[in-house]
Amino acid sequence: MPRALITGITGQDGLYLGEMLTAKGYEVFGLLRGQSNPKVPTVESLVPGVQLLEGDLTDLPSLIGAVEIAQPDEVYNLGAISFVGVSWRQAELTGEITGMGVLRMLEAIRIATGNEMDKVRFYQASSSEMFGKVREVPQRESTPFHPRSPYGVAKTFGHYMTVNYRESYGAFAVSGILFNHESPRRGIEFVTRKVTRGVARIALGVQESISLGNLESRRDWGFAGDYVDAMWRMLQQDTPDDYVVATGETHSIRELLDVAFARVGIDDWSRHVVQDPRFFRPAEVDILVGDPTKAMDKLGWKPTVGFQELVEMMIDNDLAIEREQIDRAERAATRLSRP
Ligand code: NDP
Ligand code: GDR
Repeated sequence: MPRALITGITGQDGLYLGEMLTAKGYEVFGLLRGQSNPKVPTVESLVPGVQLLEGDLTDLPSLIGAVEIAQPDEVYNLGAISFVGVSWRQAELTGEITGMGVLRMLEAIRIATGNEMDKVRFYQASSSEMFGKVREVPQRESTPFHPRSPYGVAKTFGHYMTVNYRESYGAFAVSGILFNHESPRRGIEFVTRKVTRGVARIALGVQESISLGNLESRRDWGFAGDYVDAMWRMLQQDTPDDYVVATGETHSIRELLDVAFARVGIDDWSRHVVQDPRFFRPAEVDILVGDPTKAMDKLGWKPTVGFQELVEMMIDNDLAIEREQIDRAERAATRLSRP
């Protein structure tokens, strides 16, 4: 039974990956931070049999301990401050977790394996945010980096540290340069989920409008379930390498709004969207679109969910959640109104 250790198991990707590895017969270990993490029931229900180990990417001894207990064949380092917007306001913390956290995880493996790093295969969650102010369109593995946020800078540090451990210690360490991927499990701070949740609430009469920042930026959005499969495939290769994972299509926030509102029968969304300076970024990444040819050719990977299907899946999920909340509130009101 192969053994995997996942940092960031409580996040969107961690949940999909844990689910997928469990279905493949892996023994799954997850790093859990905090003394009372509210996401434990979610992880335990989606990843049955998961073994949660206390630890934090800012705390090297806890990472060494986790590797010693899990004895993993594969480590997936997904833990990070992953919200680009917050990374300007908490730049130092982002550097510590999203950047230095990668070095600590690599060191934990080196120390726990007594320098035999090739015993453990390591996946680093690199990001298309490293391309930032893009030097070419589409972006591929050879495209130079020009990160535009403290998050992007921290990811670039983690990326090169992963390459360096591969070259210095012979580690089987790979970086997946993943473009945006979304799902019904996406955090509500990210633009796709903010829009799908907002649209669902507008359709049900709970909310009037959504406040957003820049509507012109373009992203290459795929489905998270497809992207964790690419992560796993990278670790099953004969040699470690880095791969771009993307759909090859790009859409603006406006197009996201078109598809999302159309799903609930609203064609003109202008009166439901307010632009708020608070949601603009000090430096924007205007366009991202990846070239996934290498991942397709070498990993046999391809995306299975298109942009419209993805947005509609998220809207339908948010409609169901919001309806359930309305029903619950109505049931509670009925109970209270009884004599
Ligand atoms: P999420 O924000 O959903 O999850 C982030 C995870 O990191 C959570 O489990 C969180 O734990 C954990 N974490 C935060 N701080 C620490 C810490 N100090 N120590 C240990 N764990 C910590 O991100 P995603 O699942 O969307 O992304 C997974 C990874 O992939 C991230 O590294 C992200 O930067 C990267 N990435 C994501 C892309 C995307 O489009 N989703 C694209 C490219 C890269 P807790 O629940 O306790 O807060
Ligand atoms: P991103 O995702 O920064 O690409 O990082 P996000 O959804 O936050 O932003 C995408 C684009 O939407 C614009 N935008 C807004 N964004 C948010 N969050 N909220 C708003 O109100 C809003 N209005 C407009 C942003 O300016 C931006 O252009 C995600 C994260 O998952 C990273 O961890 C990951 O590395 C990258 O994707 C690839």
